[in-house]
Amino acid sequence: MIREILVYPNKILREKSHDVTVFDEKLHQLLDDMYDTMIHKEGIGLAAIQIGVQDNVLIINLVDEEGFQKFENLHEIINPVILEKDGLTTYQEGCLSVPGYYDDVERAEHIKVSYYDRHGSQHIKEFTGLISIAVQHEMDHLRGHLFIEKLSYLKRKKFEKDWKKQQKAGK
Ligand code: Y12
Ligand code: CO
Repeated sequence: MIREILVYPNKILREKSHDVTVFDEKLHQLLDDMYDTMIHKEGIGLAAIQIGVQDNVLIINLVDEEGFQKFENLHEIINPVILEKDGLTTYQEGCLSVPGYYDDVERAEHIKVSYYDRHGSQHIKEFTGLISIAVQHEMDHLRGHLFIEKLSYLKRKKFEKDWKKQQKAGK
């Protein structure tokens, strides 16, 4: 089922999410709904809080070298914890909760993450490149943070001005 995506400045997006303790059909339905919603909105990553669910759950489905977003490349990541990080990389990020705005964000290039899958099995995996950036972006959502909080003071001011103008025009 496609769910509504919460958009900035909705206050729910600032809430901290909680660890999943029960790996049941309700969790599977949440993951399936997140996938349907992300694909419908042409996204490549989504955190549960973006559809108003305060669980430490995120999904990522990057596009492959041929430009296809294959289901077999879907990552379902529950209760993630970053164990190690190194290097720095910059990427122009976008977010389904801040539609139409993209900007450069600096993050760790390489991360080692502990997480659980939908069946409750634990995994420890290393991520590099775009998937590493996506995991860090989505993990920020789980802590109630958006990528626009990482912008410089001046860029953030300009964003707020443009965003308000855009919202007024949309009304
Ligand atoms: C690298 C950096 C950030 C991420 C997080 C996941 N981000 C997204 O999935 C963003 C999707 C997005 C989609 C949009 O819609 C279309 O392109 C049709 C969009 O544009 C508008 O809504 C106007 C903005 C963001 C992963 C990897
Ligand atoms: Co986002």
